[in-house]
Amino acid sequence: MSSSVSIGNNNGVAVVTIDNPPVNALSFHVRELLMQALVSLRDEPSVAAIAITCAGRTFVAGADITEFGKPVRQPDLRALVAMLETIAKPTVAAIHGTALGGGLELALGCHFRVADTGAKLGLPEVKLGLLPGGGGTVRLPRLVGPLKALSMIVSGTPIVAAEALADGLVDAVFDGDLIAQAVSIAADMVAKGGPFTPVRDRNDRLDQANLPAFDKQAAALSKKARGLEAPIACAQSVRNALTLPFDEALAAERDLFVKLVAGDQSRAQRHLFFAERQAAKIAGKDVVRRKIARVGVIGAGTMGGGIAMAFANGGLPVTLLETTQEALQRGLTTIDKNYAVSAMRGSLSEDAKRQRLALFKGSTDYADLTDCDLIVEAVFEEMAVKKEVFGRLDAVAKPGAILATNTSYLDVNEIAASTSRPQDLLGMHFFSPANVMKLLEIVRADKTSPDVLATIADLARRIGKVPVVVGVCHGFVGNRMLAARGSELEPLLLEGATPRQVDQAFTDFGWPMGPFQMVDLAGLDIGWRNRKARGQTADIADTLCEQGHFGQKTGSGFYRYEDSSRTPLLNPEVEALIRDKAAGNGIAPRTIGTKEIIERTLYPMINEGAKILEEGIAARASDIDVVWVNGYGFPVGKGGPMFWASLEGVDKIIRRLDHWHQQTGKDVFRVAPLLRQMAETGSWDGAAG
Ligand code: T1G
Repeated sequence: MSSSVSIGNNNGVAVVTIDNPPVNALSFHVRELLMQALVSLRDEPSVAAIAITCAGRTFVAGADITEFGKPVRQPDLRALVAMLETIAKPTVAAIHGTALGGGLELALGCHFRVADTGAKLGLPEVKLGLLPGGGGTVRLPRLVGPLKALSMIVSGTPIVAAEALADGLVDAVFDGDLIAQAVSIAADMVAKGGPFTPVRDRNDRLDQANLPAFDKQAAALSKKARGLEAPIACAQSVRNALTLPFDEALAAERDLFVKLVAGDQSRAQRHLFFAERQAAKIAGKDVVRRKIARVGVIGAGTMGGGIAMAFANGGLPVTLLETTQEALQRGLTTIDKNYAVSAMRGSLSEDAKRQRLALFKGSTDYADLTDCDLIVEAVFEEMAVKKEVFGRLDAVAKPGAILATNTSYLDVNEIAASTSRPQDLLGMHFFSPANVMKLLEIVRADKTSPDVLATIADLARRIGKVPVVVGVCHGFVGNRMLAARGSELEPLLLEGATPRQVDQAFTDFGWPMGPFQMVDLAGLDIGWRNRKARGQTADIADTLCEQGHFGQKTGSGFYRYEDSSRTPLLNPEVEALIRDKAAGNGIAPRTIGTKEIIERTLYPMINEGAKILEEGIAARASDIDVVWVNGYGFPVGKGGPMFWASLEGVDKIIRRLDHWHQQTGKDVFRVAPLLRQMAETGSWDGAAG
């Protein structure tokens, strides 16, 4: 037997070990060898029972995602599981690490499942735009019941071993030598004698199924699908398990899977799966990372408090520094409240809340930062203020400490130059709320040393962030493209679109929220301050700000908000203001369709992405996709702006940009050479930088 699948024998119990690093994915060669092993063991008289386990850090973490989109090579997972269920001898899956997707489906083909206490089990296929295609939608409900199966499969969220035991997904949970215990259980079953019922023949959990309750929960979950097909297909497939005979439900699952795996949405989500991992590869293993045991955060406002929580959530002690005791206390109180809300919602245990709060130390004295290995500033977005802070940090931070600025726009090279240690300085651009949003733009300044970049990229993943390294320019990657996406918003209003129409076009596209609702939420005053600092104007938004309409915080912006509700209501004053401005500019309003709204906002954004690649501000187009999906809510089913450009058609994008550039002469429409090259070659590679 090859090293990928080996067989041991323990007093008549065969132990089959899969060894396919790094996550024991069920690649073709593993499936082929596993099938051979199981067939031979099924027919081997000296073998009384079979245990399936994995070497390395985890049980099978799924089918091999790199095989999707290629011809299926038999045996496929379904054939493996079907064969498993023909084995009359007791079969046991010994699960450690993460049994996910096809890995859990393989385990469902066994009579029994035992798990290590630290194991997690789940069917996350929906996050790849798929559904469990190895029988998971038909077998899981038979063990945990329809409603639990529906929730697990539509959310894709794994459960811990203890919950799996309580739900009936596993038969025992152990600490210590899992294989020995799996062998012992198998031997006990042999002694007890069969027959052993395969999962496919267990119907008691289905017989009690309450179809109306199921449909109610499925409808509620499907409402959150926001145009994604996979969650709907997942719910449908689990429902089939309740209403169809097993084999028919299994065949229907296969049909749904085949349709999804060939679809653009799954291709987009699989692209993002690998893109996130590619983006995090900052440097080889040979680059020695610095040790980060304690983090200092300067500024306890919205961003500083959120950043401090992000580190505490990753288990890191945090020293939070403010200028006054009163500001510090305000920040710590907000943090305490945030954790209390999570605990009340049940997303954080009381114990975990206490542990996290114990990680915080407050101070108003820079000297208290001397034991920090990383210090992040989140102070006012003014260069002079940042330079003053880093000047003081330079004096107190210990040698080798990493200094990071959370600036959203400012020149990190200029900040670095204000210290004696530019090699230890970089940008860590968190997105608000920093304790929630996944994206972390790591801004590589000219003198940032490679080990500092690699240390912070690893730290980002350790605290559950998705890191993307970006270069220094105004707005780095995300905010620079956001400006491009916003460049036509006011012209669209002046030409006849309404804020609600634009926002509706965005939510129909799959964005969580439209740009006008978003700016009302964030506050129009922020953009106003930025524009004034750069000598820019936005006729409509500036007028609203001059009238004191900053959005939700003042009860009106592009929309009206009554009694501090967050529900955006039409604002006749804004409609009138737009009409007046249009008339003042001699613009006769016309009907503007959704298609034009999306094209005139997203095409300039893609074009800006191409310019960013040409300048080497982003290393690869997929990094830009990772930024936009994790930092701004670009719909995952469209894979990010640069992936979506290929779906939309780069030729078409160029034609429209050329047309608008001819009409207006605006630079935002000047087609980047790399975009033309992409149209010819189909590849974003070959960018300068
Ligand atoms: N297939 C191929 N490669 C995979 C893989 C997979 N399923 N999972 C991980 N990798 C690669 C990954 O790209 C990276 O490669 C390396 O392994 C380490 O991964 C029929 C249809 C298991 C929780 O969705 O969630 O089964 O960058 O950096 O942070 O019903 O990997 O080193 O070259 O993520 O420790 C369902 C996906 C598949 C699980 C470990 N399963 N994987 O996290 O390591 S579809 C999944 C994960 C399926 C069946 C269906 C995570 C992890 P490289 P990593 P990690």
